Amino acid sequence: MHSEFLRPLAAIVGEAHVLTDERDTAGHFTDWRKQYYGRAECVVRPANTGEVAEIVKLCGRENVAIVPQGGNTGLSGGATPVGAQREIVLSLSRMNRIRHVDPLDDSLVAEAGCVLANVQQAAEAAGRYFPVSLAAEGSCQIGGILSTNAGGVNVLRYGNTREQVLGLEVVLPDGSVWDGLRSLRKDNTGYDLKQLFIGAEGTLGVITAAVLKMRARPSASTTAWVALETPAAAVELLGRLRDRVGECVSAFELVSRRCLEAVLAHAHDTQDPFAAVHPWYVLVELEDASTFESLQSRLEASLAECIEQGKARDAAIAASHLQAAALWRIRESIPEAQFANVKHDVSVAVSRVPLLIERAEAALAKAFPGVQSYIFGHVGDGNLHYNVGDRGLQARRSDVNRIVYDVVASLDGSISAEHGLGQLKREEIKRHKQALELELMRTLKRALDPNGLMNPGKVL
Ligand code: FAD
Ligand code: 2HG
Ligand code: ZN
Repeated sequence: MHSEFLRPLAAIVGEAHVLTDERDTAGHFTDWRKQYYGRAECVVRPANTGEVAEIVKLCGRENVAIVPQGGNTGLSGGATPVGAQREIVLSLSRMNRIRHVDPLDDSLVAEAGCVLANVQQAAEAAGRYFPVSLAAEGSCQIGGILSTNAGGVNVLRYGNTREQVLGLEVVLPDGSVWDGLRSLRKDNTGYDLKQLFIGAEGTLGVITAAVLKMRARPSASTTAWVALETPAAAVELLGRLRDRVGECVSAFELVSRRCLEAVLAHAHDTQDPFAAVHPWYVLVELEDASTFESLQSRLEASLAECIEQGKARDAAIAASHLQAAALWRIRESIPEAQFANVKHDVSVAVSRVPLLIERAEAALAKAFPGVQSYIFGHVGDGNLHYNVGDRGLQARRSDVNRIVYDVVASLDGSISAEHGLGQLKREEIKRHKQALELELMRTLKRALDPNGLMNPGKVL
């Protein structure tokens, strides 16, 4: 290690964990979609909270900024260095221990670098369930999902990642360690500090561990692929299902025909669940503590009723786990199948989803005749991934964004439902948040990170 900065860094974590060779760092200096490329002095890989604290103190003394990085699956460029000042990437991957599983408290303590799928498995091994689920779950990490407050496909029933957290351990920008690893279900002792760091995208500190809630493991689940005429039919179907089966609707995902076609062309192990072509689909999943047969017959009856009344065009209910997995494979392949287009991760009130699609499609067609949209997402949460065009449209990205975001604003929606602001929406957010809200955010940032060394160039 030859620089005056890298040598003390290596003294903290060991030389092997300060990466400077381009072959080791390249993957850390760009994002999953390869939309952002940055440079940093190194990638440093601490093994524990004490090492993170020492690194943060050293960076403070040397005026070097820190970019926390988890699984690097984020879709807003939040984990990529911007390179405007001296920076390091702080990879949490080695901090991947489940410290404790407590079936009586119904909670577990996971370090920030635990891969989400491993946390799901740890809960399962204890006979319990950790409900956050998304297509990147084999790579994204607890620190990343907390820092983006990730959504995913089970928000409808269990809430966002924020709702799964009881306590946090955080290294603050001055290097002090906040031990908030409590598993209290009730604690009204002033400000709920953990909420500051959840969704902060690494701009207020480094999350090093979390106490996560576990849930009862559903004994039965059933999955169906339903063909629909319109997005309005999807919203109506959700209401009907809730009337008939109550709170057990755990996923309700919209997929447009164009998304399905992109998947069929991209993922060779997928096939269209229906022989006929339909304009829209939803993937529905129900879970509860009954039996597969009971759940399936309730879903069957509700869907049959909808088809009879002309509210749905067709439905295929998975007869086995394998068939359910094949339906999920279609849904989870969408992000990769339409890799190159202009993305929007937006939300409106659920009832306004049809209006959002109608208005945005009309405005886009006017500005870009013939343009194609790839619309899918968590319609049960009012959250659409409204992705437009192909690689050729990238050069007009800001015009496309403006059209979609103006429609979202006209419907009182949000321009970032689940992926965060990162670098991608840092400028755009200024048009959408109240001046007072932005100033409150800046006040918090200044109070916690007066030297601006935590993930600069992101969020604010
Ligand atoms: P990273 O990408 O490494 O980082 C994300 C942000 O968190 C960055 O700002 C980073 O600086 C910060 N950060 C990371 N770790 C820490 C830490 N320990 N302390 C402080 N800050 C930290 N997102 C959804 O919400 N719902 C989905 O359904 C969904 N599906 C996806 C499907 C695919 C195929 C892909 C590629 C992505 C998907 N995402 C989804 C986006 C992404 O997976 C999530 O944002 C995830 O939460 C990011 O986790 P990560 O560990 O990869 O974080
Ligand atoms: C999903 O729901 C993710 O699959 C990714 O949030 C969304 O690729 C996208 O636009
Ligand atoms: Zn999503």
